[in-house]
Amino acid sequence: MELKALFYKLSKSLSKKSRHKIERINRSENLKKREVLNGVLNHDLDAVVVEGFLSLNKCSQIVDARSGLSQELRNEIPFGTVYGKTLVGSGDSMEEYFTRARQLNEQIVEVLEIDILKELRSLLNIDVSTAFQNGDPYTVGTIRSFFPQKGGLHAHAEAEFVHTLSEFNQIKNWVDIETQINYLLILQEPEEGGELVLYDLRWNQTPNELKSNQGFYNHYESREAIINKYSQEIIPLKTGDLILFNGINIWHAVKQITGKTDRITFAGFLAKEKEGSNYVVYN
Ligand SMILES: O=C(O)CCC(=O)C(=O)O
Repeated sequence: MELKALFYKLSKSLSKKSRHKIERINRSENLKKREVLNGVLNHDLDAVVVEGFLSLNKCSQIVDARSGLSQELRNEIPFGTVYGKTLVGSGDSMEEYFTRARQLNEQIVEVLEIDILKELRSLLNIDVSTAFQNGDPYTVGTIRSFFPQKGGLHAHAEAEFVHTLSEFNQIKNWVDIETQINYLLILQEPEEGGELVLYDLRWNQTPNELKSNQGFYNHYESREAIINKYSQEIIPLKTGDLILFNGINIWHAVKQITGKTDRITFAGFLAKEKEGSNYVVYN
């Protein structure tokens, strides 16, 4: 290769280098864990991957047990199926949201046999509970299957939802919304594709044409053209891994799944209460 071409290739790959601060730890690793996990809770780190958070056996038990969840909890979405209602999109149907949240939270423990609050508490060594509104629990997390060839999940940063959608008004009275982080547990990694990508773009640097929450649903093609100018960091995740990441600020997406198997995850948000030092989960 000619020197000039080599130089061009090198400078291009350097300019694509990610600027995210990401750590990977193993669940059984205890020493540096505390500092790293506090780092992501404080947003000093952009993401922490906890490898082997759940055993492969436990993940496949949960995947199989999904067939025992009530069918009214199942929602078809353009890119797959979600068990449970998410706050995003529930603005006009909060009553339905809370009915389903109570039902799903019970079935997560009884049918899927996972207590996500207990798991997060023991990992993070902090008090984690379900967020409540007037005695009604929020969904602790949703179980999502993304299907092959359905386009993955469009690029977004949670800031665009939490600052503009009415469904976040109440929770914002209770939690310091800026502390929100995403938790995502991989229950079944896809055969191919379906990677989580973090863009080299934060909410406070976001150009106005990307800043419309309606864009996520209605204008994603034109948004993709803009967001794809920013470099992307692929985060390799395997079945049983948990990632905690600063999704409120960092633009992220899920790539198209190209293999034959679904990508199945359990995901939600974690944020610090305004009063005291407890964390709550919701989705
Ligand atoms: O499934 C993923 O990897 C990302 C999920 C996500 O972006 C979200 O919950 O906001």
